[in-house]
Amino acid sequence: MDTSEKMFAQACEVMPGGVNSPVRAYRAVNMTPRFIHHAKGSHIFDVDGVDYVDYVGSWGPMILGHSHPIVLQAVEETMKNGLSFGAPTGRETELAQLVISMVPNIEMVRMVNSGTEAVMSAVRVARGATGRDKIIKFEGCYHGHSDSMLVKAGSGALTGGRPDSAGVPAAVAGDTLTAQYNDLDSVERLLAANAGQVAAVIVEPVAANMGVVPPAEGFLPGLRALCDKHGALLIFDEVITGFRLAQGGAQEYFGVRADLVTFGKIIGGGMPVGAFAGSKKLMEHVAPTGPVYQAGTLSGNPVAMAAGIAQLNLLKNKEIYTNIENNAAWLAQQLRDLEAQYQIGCTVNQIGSLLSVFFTDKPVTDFAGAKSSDTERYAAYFREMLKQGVYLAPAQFEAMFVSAAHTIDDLTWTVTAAKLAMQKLSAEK
Ligand code: KE4
Repeated sequence: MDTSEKMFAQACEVMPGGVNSPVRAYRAVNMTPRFIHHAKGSHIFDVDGVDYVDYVGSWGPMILGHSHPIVLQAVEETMKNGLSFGAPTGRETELAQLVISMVPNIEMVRMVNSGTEAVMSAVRVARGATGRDKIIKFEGCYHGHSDSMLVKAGSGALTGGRPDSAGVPAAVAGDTLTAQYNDLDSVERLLAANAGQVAAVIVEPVAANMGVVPPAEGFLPGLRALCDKHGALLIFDEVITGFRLAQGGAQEYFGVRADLVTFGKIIGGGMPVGAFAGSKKLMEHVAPTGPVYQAGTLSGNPVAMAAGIAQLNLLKNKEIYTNIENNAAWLAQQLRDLEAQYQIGCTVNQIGSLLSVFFTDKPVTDFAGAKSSDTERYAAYFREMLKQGVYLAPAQFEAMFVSAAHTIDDLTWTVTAAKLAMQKLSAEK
């Protein structure tokens, strides 16, 4: 047994599945998860000292790479004054002001501790502000694990075969309607059939929890128009796309305005931070200014704020976005060229610094396309890439994240590893 196997056996004794988040358990790739010792830049090192080029990046937060010295210094400096007070601090205001200055179309922000909390709270604001109960989401999109969102969910829920989780009361799930991503007619039908009852449509502006599926031309503007027509709010869940696609996230990248926006991952610089944001008019519905209750002991934690402030200040350098998008596009094209050479039946989607390799020979432009992937072949590809020192998401329905720390050596090594993996898969066909 290697050290990860020994540690996993111990972990499984005391935590469900040995993990604190299901997708980390590597069940979809049928192997023992690597226990991590440390990470620096674009590299992550397991407890046996094995070095990997990391494309998970803690599932998105590490857009500048791991252990960025400026982010670490901000944490070290701040924690000397104490870890948590449960009282207002200047850093919360500073991060809120930073988010408002970087993201279009928002005037107020509430900090929480995760993307789940951000989405759960934004949905409650939408319901409170409109007096309506129903929410439309998209099959295969994942918005965290609050009850209303665990209906036909993506990411780990989809990977684990439970898109509709046990424990969610039918009465709650009944208020969540599901449409098809990139299919405006499916949204219009639900809005018409539930006239006056839909509080909001919530969407990942780029679906990244069914694997990466960009919005079709006109899809996001179409959602905006449908929400305006039917008096529903439009919620952009930017937990992944926020500060990732562009400094201003998907609203900037696509030029479409949402009524409420949720954040996570990058906003915390690797520390537990989520946020929801919108106009003053909408956000003043939130307690204590309004009737929509929302609270959190560690919300706005000063040490977490410091990490987020440091990371977002570094992301003011817009060249970062050009570079990571160019690198992701180059990598995607190299992988497509390998597919053309080895014909193993995979499709590569890429937008911004996000990409996915789907094990299907069809184009993947919607959830049905993503679901047509051969998850066993993805698992075989994952295991080969890991052997070659490339650390990918241990599940087909996730994204690869290219960071500002990925070097051309990292990228060329990744292509070499993919070539070896595809040669092996081709030979086994
Ligand atoms: P968290 O509660 O995990 O911070 O955020 C939930 C969430 C909300 N919205 C979107 C678009 C998300 O992608 C997520 C979480 N993403 C997954 C990865 N696909 C987190 C990884 C995990 O579940 O362990």
